[in-house]
Amino acid sequence: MKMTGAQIICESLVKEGVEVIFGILGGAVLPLYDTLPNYPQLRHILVRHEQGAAHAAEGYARATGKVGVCMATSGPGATNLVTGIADACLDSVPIVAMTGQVARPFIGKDAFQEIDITGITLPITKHNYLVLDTGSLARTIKEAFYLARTGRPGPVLIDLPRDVQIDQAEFHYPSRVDLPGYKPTLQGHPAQIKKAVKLISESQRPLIIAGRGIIISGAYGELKHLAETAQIPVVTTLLGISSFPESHVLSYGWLGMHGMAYANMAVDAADLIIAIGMRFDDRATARVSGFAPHAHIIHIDIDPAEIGKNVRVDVPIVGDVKVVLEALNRLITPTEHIDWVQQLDDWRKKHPSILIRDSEGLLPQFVIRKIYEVTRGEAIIVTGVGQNQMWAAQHYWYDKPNSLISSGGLGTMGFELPAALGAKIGRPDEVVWCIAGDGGFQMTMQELATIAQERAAVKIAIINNGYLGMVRQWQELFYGKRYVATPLSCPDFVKIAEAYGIPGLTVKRKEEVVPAVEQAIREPSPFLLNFIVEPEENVYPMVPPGASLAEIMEEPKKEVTVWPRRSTP
Ligand SMILES: Cc1ncc(C[n+]2csc(CCOP(=O)(O)OP(=O)(O)O)c2C)c(N)n1
Ligand SMILES: [Mg+2]
Repeated sequence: MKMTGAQIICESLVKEGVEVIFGILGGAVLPLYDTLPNYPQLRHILVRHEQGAAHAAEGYARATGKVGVCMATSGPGATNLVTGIADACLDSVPIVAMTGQVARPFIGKDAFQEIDITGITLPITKHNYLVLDTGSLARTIKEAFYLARTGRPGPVLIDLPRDVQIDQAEFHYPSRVDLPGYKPTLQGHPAQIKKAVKLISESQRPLIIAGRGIIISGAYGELKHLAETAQIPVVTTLLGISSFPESHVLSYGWLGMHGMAYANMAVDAADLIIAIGMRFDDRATARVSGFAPHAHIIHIDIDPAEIGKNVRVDVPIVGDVKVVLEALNRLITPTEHIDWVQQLDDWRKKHPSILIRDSEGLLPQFVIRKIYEVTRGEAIIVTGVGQNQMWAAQHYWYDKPNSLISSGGLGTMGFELPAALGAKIGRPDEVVWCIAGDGGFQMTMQELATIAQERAAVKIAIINNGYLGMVRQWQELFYGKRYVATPLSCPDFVKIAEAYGIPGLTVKRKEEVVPAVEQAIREPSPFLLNFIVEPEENVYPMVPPGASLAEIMEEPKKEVTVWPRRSTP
């Protein structure tokens, strides 16, 4: 049956099971938008800036495991998506971005709102397409979704000239893709798996580093089985947080620049690292030459390009981590590492890393801890970037699978609010908290309008320290306290929220925190809490730039209260 390009696009999206599209229209996507009302299965959410559309698609994708979809017009609409696409690329988030393009006869003429978005996004997409023929739309969309969600997930962009949306063609949705050059390896090589099993059985001080790959492939059970069977302690990367329950007796926090000292010490002392679904990002490894100096390294990852990229690897295993772990678990024999586990427990006692100082004023760590206590760890936490992000990662306790959504690779301020919106749209029954910085919030706070319009009951906690705090921390520690361009004014965030019809409260005192968080949760609407916290609080522990994980700086102030987070030692 003949259909317009716009109809073909909508039919194809329905076939892919798409339920939500985040976007803003314009001339180059008008034909497509004009067709949308005929497809009530496709809920369109009108964001206020295309960056918000891309981050919302990411939040949706990360919370649901489905492909997130965002849409924009040509030119400035398309370029506004770029930050979100780059963010999705670095954090392996499956999104499909659709952009309008000028009509084919105008391409290459610097026409009004013409921009070469496939050129611009070439290095930040898994793949991208400029569709030049209405007849190839269905196949292209099929491929785009397949590429976004399979193998190592990532963003795919489809650029859609206006006249391609208007022309007609026969509609057939292909049942399968034909991409001879793209065959992700899922099964790990059996000989490599055997080598890994041998190394594990010989190791005295093995350590698992679990990354976001565990979450992407849903390998929670397989990871737990491996750790418990061979009694191997687990640390995660920042993005691997919530891949392994943090209350588990074998959990030793997360590693890296602001990870727990004992996690970093474990990496430093281990004789075997089993790195699973992680990519040895420099924030995780610190100085590479000092990374895990005594360890053999087994690296399990679906992307062969990650093997040996940053660190030397003894046993690479390319494959889907769930599939590889299943195979490995069939061969692994029960073992114990009593001394090693004891050693880690001792380090944790000596270097607890995430204690909260007694203070008159309101500490940001205290705010996060109270949000944890009131939500009983059951919320989905979506963070900004900077100090608020690190405190949210340190002081909330992530037992629930896939409960932290944070911009790791790109470190995108402004991610928090639209990503929280996307997460809430995707998981409406979950309590979703957006932990924002006062700086980052001001980058995308226009999405309060979208949140209000969609009645998305996102709970927002602004960690308002009056600074671009993480940069101020670096200036304090490494630039002689010269606070150039980091003090930051802000509007009255509660009034801003109220202007959008969103209730809110400003909180300045410790005793106000719990009632405020409880009230925010009780209200069925979105709610904003503006926490005025100690302005010059720093994030510790910290591995200084250029140092190795072992050279971690701990909190210099001494008076601390022990937070009894753990039931286990
Ligand atoms: C888009 C963007 N611009 C600049 C930076 C550099 N940067 C990293 S953290 C940070 C400060 C963030 O301030 P705020 O949002 O208030 O969070 P805080 O660190 O104070 O918690 C800046 C400017 C960034 N990560 N992203
Ligand atoms: Mg700040």
